[in-house]
Amino acid sequence: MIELYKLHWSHYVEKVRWALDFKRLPWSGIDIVAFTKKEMQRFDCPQTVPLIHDTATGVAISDSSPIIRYLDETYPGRPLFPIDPAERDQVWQWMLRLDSTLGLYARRLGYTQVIMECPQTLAQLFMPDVCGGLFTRRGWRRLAAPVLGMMLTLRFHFHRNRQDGVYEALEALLRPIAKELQQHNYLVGGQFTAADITLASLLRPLRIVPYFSHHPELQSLFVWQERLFREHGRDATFPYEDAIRAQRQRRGTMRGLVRWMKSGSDEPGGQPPDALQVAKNDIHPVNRWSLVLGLPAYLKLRWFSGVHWMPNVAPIYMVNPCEQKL
Ligand SMILES: N[C@@H](CCC(=O)N[C@@H](CS)C(=O)NCC(=O)O)C(=O)O
Repeated sequence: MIELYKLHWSHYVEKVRWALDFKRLPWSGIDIVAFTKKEMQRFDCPQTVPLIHDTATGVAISDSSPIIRYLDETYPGRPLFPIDPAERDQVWQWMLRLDSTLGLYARRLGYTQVIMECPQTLAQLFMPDVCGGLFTRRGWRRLAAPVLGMMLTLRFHFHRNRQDGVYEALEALLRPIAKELQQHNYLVGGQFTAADITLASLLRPLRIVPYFSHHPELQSLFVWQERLFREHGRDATFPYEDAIRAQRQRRGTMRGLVRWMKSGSDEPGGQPPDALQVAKNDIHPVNRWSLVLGLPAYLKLRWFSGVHWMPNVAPIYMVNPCEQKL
């Protein structure tokens, strides 16, 4: 039995859940409290989620890509890596590269979108059971939202999205991948691998970021993702997606106009990326004093982010997926 320590809406967790399901391994999920992570403290490995504990071997391991590699090596049935060593290496490099770029940027922009449009959702994600669910009730939700929003903003630097060029870096990363997936069904070697699980899972938060979900050149990527979700029986939506869509329908608007970005510009060239050994992360420590700094950062994000309101329209890949089979 594999114990999976998780935050259920995390895209890194979904990556591991998908691998476990694909390999048909028995597993049980343990929801952790994000602020203390006390459930996982007994394990001597970096305290990020996902973390798995294999009760058959005693191994505890965190970091989604090493977890999947461990599962594939320990339980070789229904492999997620090709046999060919060069292709195996390609899959591994895709995973580490996507973990270190797409995963981090999509998390930043997904939470940014939630904070800009419906911050009350944060209480439902992070505090469903605190004080018997008090903070998920109407008025209390509104109180909890700015505090959670400030903590998250400082932890992941959402207020620096523009300075850090997050939209630009992500667009430059995804455009060539979208083109590639118009020609091929999978990222490596014509077969479904852990690289595809990584891409499709880590793209999840971008489904609520209109700059990307509505980007004309990225529709094929979301069509590809939807196809994999259907074929592999993955959840069509996550709770934060449902919450933000409902809010947009009520308001008739969404925040999708990124003032300084011009989509459709030339693709930047660039050197091939260096081979990676481990995935990078961007979690910054937060203490109670840094919360003082959190207020201006949070206010900047909510009201002066440079991302403006626009009419709420569905992305093309949802309205007419067939048009995207170019
Ligand atoms: N590279 C890691 C990233 C994991 C990660 O950053 N997980 C986040 C949740 S999405 C986490 O542990 N957050 C806890 C925290 O911020 O303390 C992986 O692939 O598993």
